[in-house]
Amino acid sequence: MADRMQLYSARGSGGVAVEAALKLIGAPFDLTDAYTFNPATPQSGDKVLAANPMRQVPALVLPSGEVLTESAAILVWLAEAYPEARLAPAPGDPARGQFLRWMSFVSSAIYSLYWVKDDPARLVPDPAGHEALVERTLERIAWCWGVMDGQVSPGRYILGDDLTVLDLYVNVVSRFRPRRTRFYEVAPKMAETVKRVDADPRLAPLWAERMG
Ligand SMILES: N[C@@H](CCC(=O)N[C@@H](CS)C(=O)NCC(=O)O)C(=O)O
Repeated sequence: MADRMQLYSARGSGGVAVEAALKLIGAPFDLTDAYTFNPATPQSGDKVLAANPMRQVPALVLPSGEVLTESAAILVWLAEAYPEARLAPAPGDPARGQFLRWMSFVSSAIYSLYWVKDDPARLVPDPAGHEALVERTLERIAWCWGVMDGQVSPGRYILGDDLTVLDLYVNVVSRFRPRRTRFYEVAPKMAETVKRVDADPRLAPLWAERMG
């Protein structure tokens, strides 16, 4: 049995939110890069199949051998497994409901759409339809960010004055297309919080190295 966690992730992927959480927690882990979303590197992407038949990163293998997939679940699980890091409102905390709501929203309403955006031929065989599909998918993503921004009441961070894994998640996914400039337009309240997380000295080197 391994004594460290193993994380399958990739530069520029949602897995970097998990890398950021592990960094703040200070938990040792081994990193395996698997570039699942780059058709030019199929063998790299295939590496994650050892842990995730969905061929997606992130996937976290615990020292017991148990596998966790799904970015939101991994982030919530890490926050609970390492409560001393204070990366989520605990069960019973008044902010818990909104925490779970928005973790799930980012995963289901936004992140899942990249399966379509990254390879529109998965749903539309005719290349003539790809540009419109990508454009409309990006519009939907921007609209969802706007909906979320209209419903949250940030303090220094999205849920108030404490940084949570939701901030890490939004920080990373908001860098994907349609990218930050658009995100700042549609989500002006969260714009301030993501910039604060960008500048966090504990995380800035990670962002530069893994999301630059
Ligand atoms: N539902 C998954 C989605 C993960 C996902 O889409 N990961 C991307 C990288 S950012 C990926 O591996 N894409 C390859 C694919 O979907 O084929 C999660 O939340 O972890």
